Amino acid sequence: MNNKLDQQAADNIRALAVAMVEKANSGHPGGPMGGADFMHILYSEFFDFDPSDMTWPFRDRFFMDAGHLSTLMYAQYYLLGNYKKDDVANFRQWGSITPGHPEVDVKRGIENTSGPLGQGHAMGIGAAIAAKFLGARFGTWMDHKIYGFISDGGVQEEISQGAGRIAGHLGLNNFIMFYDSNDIQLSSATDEVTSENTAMKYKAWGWKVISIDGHDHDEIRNALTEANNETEKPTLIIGKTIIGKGSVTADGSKYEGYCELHGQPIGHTGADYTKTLLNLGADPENPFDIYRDVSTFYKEIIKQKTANAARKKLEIATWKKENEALSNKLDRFLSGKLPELDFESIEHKAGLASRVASSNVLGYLAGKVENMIVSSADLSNSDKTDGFLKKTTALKKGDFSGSFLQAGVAELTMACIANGLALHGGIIPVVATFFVFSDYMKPAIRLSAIQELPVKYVWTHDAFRVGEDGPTHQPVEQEAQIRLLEKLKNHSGKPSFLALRPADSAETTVAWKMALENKETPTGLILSRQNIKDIPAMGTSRYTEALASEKGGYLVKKAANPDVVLIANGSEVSTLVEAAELLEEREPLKVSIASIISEGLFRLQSKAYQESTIPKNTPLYGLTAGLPVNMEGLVGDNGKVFGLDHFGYSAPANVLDEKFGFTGEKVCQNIIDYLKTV
Ligand SMILES: Cc1ncc(C[n+]2csc(CCOP(=O)(O)OP(=O)(O)O)c2C)c(N)n1
Repeated sequence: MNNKLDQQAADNIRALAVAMVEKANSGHPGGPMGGADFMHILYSEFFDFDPSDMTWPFRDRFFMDAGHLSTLMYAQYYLLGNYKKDDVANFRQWGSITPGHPEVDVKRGIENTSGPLGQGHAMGIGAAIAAKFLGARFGTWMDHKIYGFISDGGVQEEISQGAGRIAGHLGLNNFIMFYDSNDIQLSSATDEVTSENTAMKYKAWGWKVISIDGHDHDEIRNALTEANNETEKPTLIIGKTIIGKGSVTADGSKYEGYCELHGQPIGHTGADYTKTLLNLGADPENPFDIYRDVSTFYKEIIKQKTANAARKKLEIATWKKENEALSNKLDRFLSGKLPELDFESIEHKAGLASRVASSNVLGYLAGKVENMIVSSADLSNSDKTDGFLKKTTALKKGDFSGSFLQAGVAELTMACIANGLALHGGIIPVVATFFVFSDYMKPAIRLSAIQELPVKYVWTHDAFRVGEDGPTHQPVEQEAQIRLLEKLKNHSGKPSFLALRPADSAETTVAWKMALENKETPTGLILSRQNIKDIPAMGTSRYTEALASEKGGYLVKKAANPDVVLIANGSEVSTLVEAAELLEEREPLKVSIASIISEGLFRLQSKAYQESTIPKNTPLYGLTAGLPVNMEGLVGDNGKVFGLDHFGYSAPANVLDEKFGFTGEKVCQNIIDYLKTV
């Protein structure tokens, strides 16, 4: 039997969820009704945080995977004082702070945006890694737990394989996940789509698994206690629950466990809205009220949590005093401030592939930017993040002193973990793979962008010149896809992504500088596999000139009153330099060349600057190894773009350059032909 007050609190959460969905006339009442018991016991008895200081870095964190259960969080945090009655009454409405799926809002307890199933718990695992990483450097005094909440959908999503594997492999005992196992999903019962033994699956990954009745408060309590005491493994608490728990029909008989309770107001189902509210102890006239006893109970909980946190903060203050240097470092990590860095001092041999130049930069940053965690999906020697790895060690179960995460072949999981590292705070996450496999990461890139997380994506093998790997490995349309995010504004009104494709080693150094200094959005570095001839400096320092990349684009070759302006990014800039030499040799032409590392950033510059780089009334010629659309916005209707509009083929890179027309010679001829038409 559950204690009466606990039962009332859980029923209050249920009633609030039901009422929010009914008023909005949309949403998901069934899941929250099933998960309410776990939420109440977790928050009232286990979850450590400071209600008066929600962003306290050493708080426990709750990562919701099943974003459609947002009402569960809003109701819970309403009881805890983070939402007002009007907020919950305006669920899903324009301008409300209670959107249909939760959007990161740490001040109100929402640690992550969720909705795309599977990503939420993977982000939680990222946060758990962040907590371990920081704990290894600053001490166990800062230990805190990361709680996840997952549903059948999240367990079924492919990403759970990568997330489960990594959490088990790394022994993340600070990660505790409740699985709301109600045997019902959106359009069917789970037994119509799966016959797996989920408990055995997680055990095989190295998790502790505890199976309980998810409505029995003592069982929830015991499971949470056991999970909190676990020293080696992450814990999965499989709570058998009933979707729509507490729903009744007009005659007061139970109406629980039906698929139709998943995603619509219960008044649209066989259940009766008013009778259900009454059954849950709510006042149908005032369905958004907190029950009197529950209110008193939660006021006491808020007081206790605040007092506990204050005590802990005093202990931390003592630690800080006794460990001044370490404490300053911790403050720097948490503030996101970079240490002093001298990017100009990074040396590159002539004519490097930009992935190799990136490796040099990473080698320089290793040991200097001590809160970077670099990760690769089993390609570190190809994507050249090994430049960083060589100076550190990989994170291991029981040893988080290193700074490299070997993610295994799991690009989406890796990117979600990076989002979680960023959400936790204190960490600068970097993830790397081949550019073509950015396709495997898109859903997480999109969540980096929506959540405004400064994750650094390193994508190498940026175009068809990837060796003899053939069309599956040759990115063509990927740059266009990623650059679409530069056109898409985030909720702060900024381009939601910064995509940088540097032209040579100097620009690669600058691109890394820009990536690290960009704390507002994710950044992608798109890097070549093949060697690139360095762009000749116009003056004395190529690095100083390349710093103009911070404006998104600039002229790497300047002619007064040019006959043509050539435009590219990445390795095609050096192809244009070759073509320009031939043009000037063969035709008496004056040529300027613009390197536009990021069109999105370039478009934020003044019109005057943009026009001084790409003049309006001059013939313009764009070159891209990707889809022509990469350059069309810069070149406009009156110019010409030469790009690739088909998949690649298997052959050595220089043969492909020749066949596809990407040599200086062929480009020169193409420009001459174009100029005849203007
Ligand atoms: C990636 C992704 N695919 C599909 C959906 C749409 N969707 C929302 S909930 C859900 C499944 C619901 O089942 P379950 O996770 O068991 O939730 P419950 O029915 O218990 O509320 C689906 C398919 C989604 N949100 N994310």
